[in-house]
Amino acid sequence: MDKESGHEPKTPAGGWGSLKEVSHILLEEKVPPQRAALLLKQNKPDGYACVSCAWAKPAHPHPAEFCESGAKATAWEVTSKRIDADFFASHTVRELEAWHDHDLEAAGRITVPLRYDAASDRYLEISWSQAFSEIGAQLRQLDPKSVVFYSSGRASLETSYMYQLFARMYGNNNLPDSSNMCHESTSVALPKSIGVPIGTVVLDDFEKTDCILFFGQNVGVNSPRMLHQLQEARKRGVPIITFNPLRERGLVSFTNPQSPVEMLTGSETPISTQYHQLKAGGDTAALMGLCKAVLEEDDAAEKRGDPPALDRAFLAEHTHGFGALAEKLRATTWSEIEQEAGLDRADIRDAARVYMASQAVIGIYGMGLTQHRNGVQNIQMLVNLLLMRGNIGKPGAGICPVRGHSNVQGQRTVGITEKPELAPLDKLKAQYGFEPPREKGLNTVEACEGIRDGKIKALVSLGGNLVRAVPEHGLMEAPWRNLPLSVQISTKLNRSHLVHGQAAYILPCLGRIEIDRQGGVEQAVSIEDSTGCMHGSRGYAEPAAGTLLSEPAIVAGLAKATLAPNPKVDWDAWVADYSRIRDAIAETYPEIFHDFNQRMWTPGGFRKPVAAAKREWKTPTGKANFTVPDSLKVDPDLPDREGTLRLFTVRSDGQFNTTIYSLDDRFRGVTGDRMVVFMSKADMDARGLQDGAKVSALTATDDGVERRVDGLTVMQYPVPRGCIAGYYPECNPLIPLWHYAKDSHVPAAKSIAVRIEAAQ
Ligand SMILES: Nc1nc2c(c(=O)[nH]1)N[C@H]1C(S)=C(S)[C@@H](COP(=O)(O)OP(=O)(O)OC[C@H]3O[C@@H](n4cnc5c(=O)[nH]c(N)nc54)[C@H](O)[C@@H]3O)O[C@H]1N2
Ligand SMILES: Nc1nc2c(c(=O)[nH]1)N[C@H]1C(S)=C(S)[C@@H](COP(=O)(O)OP(=O)(O)OC[C@H]3O[C@@H](n4cnc5c(=O)[nH]c(N)nc54)[C@H](O)[C@@H]3O)O[C@H]1N2
Ligand SMILES: [Mo]
Repeated sequence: MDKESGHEPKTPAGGWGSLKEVSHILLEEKVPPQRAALLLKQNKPDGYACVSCAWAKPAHPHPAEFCESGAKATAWEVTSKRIDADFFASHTVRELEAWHDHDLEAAGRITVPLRYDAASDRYLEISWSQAFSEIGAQLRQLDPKSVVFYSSGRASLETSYMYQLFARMYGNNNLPDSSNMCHESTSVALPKSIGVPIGTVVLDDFEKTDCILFFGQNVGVNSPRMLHQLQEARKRGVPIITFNPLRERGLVSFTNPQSPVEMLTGSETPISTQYHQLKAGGDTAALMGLCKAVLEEDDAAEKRGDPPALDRAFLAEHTHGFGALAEKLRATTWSEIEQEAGLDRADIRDAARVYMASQAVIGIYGMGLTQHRNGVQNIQMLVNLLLMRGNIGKPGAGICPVRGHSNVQGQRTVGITEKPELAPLDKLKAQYGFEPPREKGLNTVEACEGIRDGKIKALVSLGGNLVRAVPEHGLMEAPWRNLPLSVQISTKLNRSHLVHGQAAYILPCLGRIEIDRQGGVEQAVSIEDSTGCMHGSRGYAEPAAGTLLSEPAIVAGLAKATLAPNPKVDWDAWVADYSRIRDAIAETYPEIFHDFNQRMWTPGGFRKPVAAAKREWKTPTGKANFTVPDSLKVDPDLPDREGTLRLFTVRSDGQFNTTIYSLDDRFRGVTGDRMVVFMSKADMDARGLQDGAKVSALTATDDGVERRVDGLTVMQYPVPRGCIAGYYPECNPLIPLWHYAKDSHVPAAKSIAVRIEAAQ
């Protein structure tokens, strides 16, 4: 370990380490060579859309258009390991609760529908028809307002459309999804600022940009295919300026594992040209600093008689509210900015100089901006900075939220939302002849509150591992077990199957990589990527078991067993031929999905209309709106106090959300343990802690509830003073359920005030 930089490794992202990881997981999951060849079909125009992240899929893919993370996700799904009814004969649920998250999923693919049997504390096999009819009978007994239909963001456009229709015909808008914990801050911030809920950038813009700003996204792990675009941009000399409390390997340097020359010569491309390790939650302040530096330069240029630093023509024609922001910028002092951002003004000015020297700038961001009390404001500040120089709606420029799950953006596009105003309810009414519910539904935090308070009686989950992904899951587990009914549509065993309702069902489904045959005909599905492009996806692997049903078939089975027949919705016809589901989607959303069945195989996808990308502003003012931040402080509700540290939770290289592939994080020098906290030498010294010390973390709140995680090991790491990092989901017991982003309700997982106690 280095005295100064602690455990921080120095190797580039990609490279041989990446190939080693891929071969390791293929071996672990016993994926035979002919199945591993599937990887060549990943993200190809006639192939399957990767089940890992949502990054854009190019029209002209590389021969191997997959990355280490995508290969891991594929190996995890096409594993040779299986869970059948015998598995549960050998293990009670109580016993499985003691298993590590990794071991639960590593047991393999679930192959048969299961129902919990309280007498033996086991899941027992049940037939599909019995499962559907029992669940349907229970749902019919319940008040629709007391039922929640959660979805994780992996299910296809086809499944998602059927699922939202099922929920609405049943009688609620209780359609929370994983984006409620993720990019909901984007979905709230961007419509107010620029009139669209998604990013404005496409892959092509990366070829035209001359500067990239990177806030709070760990590209090397969470969207590694984007490293190709970044590497190509760097080779053209494009500066990349990063703001992140951790020096993430993929943002420091990259060796392309698909380039034989780079691999053999060990050459690496430095990625970030400036790296600013700001304090967690310091982004609003840092962005205020950047905007202030631009404004100051504009004033100075005017005095000198030089061209302005602001794009005045753009401001006049396209924007609203710059005056109020400028006033706030002038009233905000540099010392306030430095204090909150944890950066020096000289460094912020350096970044601003590069920004001002560029004509087409892309602003990229991830969970480092969204998962804060001020998550919405953080994003609006990034938009403010871009707007000041007209960097939205022109080639090579724009805002680029990096979405999480592979179809999380698409689920919203086809109606999965708890907000009735965002769903085409009148259209659904006309198309299917029913009265859709108009009352606002529950988002994820509200669904948790409902479960905690006993108001929710049934939880249906389309994928995901909700109890593990949510805040304070330690406290949530007890009320979760009181749910009268839980139904999980899943591929693998996880904690949410063990912390189950009184009646509990597991409905195992095909994954997207598998061939989905209906009536002997192979079906395809579709997804939307992070840049608003829709892609067809065809499975190539033989299903894990003949007993599995597809997700559309399961949703149809549940709907038919629950709802009164409706002559306008032929669930069976949809399942028999998915092109009919796409026709129905096209009828509901003609502007986006016209000629869906023909266009879904367009190389690079077909893009949905994004008005802001054409400088059309669908906001109440008819312009792009500047917004003025309320506060530069990270968190008025859970403030730093004497002796507290700001914990931010992150993902490792060995996980996909709650799916833990391995206990290692090679990019952060961790092996075999996820119960660690990364701490600066200064904070360790202040507490008399040595590297390797055992500690507990306790949330610093006054609400009378003790939230703690024990058994953590301190790792010395170059984190800004006052901040520590830990892993999601292990640290989730520390996040109060009320600690979420204003307006978007995204749990504020990137800033939790904690105290650290040495273990006795
Ligand atoms: N392999 C893999 N791929 C994934 C996932 C996965 O778990 N594994 N998950 C998928 C999902 S659902 C999502 S949403 C995305 C998530 O992808 P990311 O958005 O990258 O999410 P995180 O790993 O949570 O970390 C975000 C980054 O923000 C930094 N950060 C933390 N706090 C702050 C802050 O206050 N300010 C700034 N500027 N930075 C901060 C962290 O150091 C980290 O580098 O990835 C998707 N892709
Ligand atoms: N502290 C903290 N908490 C967080 C976050 C954080 O950064 N920090 N991130 C948040 C974010 S961004 C997200 S998106 C959520 C994620 O929350 P979820 O989306 O609920 O969780 P996942 O871990 O992605 O779900 C994994 C499970 O999905 C099932 N699955 C996998 N593939 C399929 C499939 O093809 N079909 C079906 N039906 N099921 C499948 C498997 O059974 C697997 O066990 O967590 C959130 N929680
Ligand atoms: Mo996410």
